[in-house]
Amino acid sequence: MSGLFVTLEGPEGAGKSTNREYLAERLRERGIEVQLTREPGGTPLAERIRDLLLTPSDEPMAVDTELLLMFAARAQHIAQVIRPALARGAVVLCDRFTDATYAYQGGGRGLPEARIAELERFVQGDLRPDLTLVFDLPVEVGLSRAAARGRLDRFEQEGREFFEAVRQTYLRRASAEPQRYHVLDAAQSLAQVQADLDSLLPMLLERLHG
Ligand code: Z5A
Repeated sequence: MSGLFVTLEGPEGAGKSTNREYLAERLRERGIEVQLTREPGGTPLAERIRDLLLTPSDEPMAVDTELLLMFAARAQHIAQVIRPALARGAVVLCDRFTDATYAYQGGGRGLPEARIAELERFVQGDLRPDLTLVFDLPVEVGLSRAAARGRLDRFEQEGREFFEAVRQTYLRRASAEPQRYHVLDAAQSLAQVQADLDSLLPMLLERLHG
């Protein structure tokens, strides 16, 4: 594979979608093909699974069902979008990936990390992100940004403790593997976050061409 697989992670309202567009522009103006995508979702079938996962329902979803649906959507996404784009040499900018499973289903829901790791190996083989940008910010700031958008999805209805565990899982994973992760302070102004992204561009381009 010759492209570069970049994932954007972080708690709610951290600015992943906003900054994904910004980064895509900076790369495209250099003539680089960018594949923008997201999880759960990224293909028509995976987007249908996303609806099941995010829409609140009267029937509680078992935690293992949630985990398996995340990986079912991911298997489809990898086969249809991610691997083909990497094979073309594109930069894949993916809003959330398996780190979100460790953070939400592991940290948030309390599922054992080993179970997630097993599915990761089964579904992804050796596919891992080349670079993961973690947009970090205090839970209250993220929740108030998300709440300003209106109706809450199934995850956004969780409590503060859940999101604190999510945040801490991201930070723990980032500090355990500093060569893959880069943590950005997403509580800063958007202009400052984007200046930080600009300063990461040379490293990103070097990894793509190197
Ligand atoms: N999930 C999971 O549990 N397990 C998994 O394996 C995967 C996912 C892959 C997906 O929902 C849900 O699925 C997610 C985890 C779970 N949980 N939730 N909720 P989603 O994709 O709809 O939600 P999200 O990923 O959290 O996206 P988001 O809430 O839209 O946040 P965002 O993309 O990081 O933020 P944004 O949309 O770019 O910005 C939010 C607002 O803040 C917007 O008005 C911006 O203009 C504003 N903003 C952004 N940056 C700034 C700064 N720096 N200052 C001020 N305002 C800002």
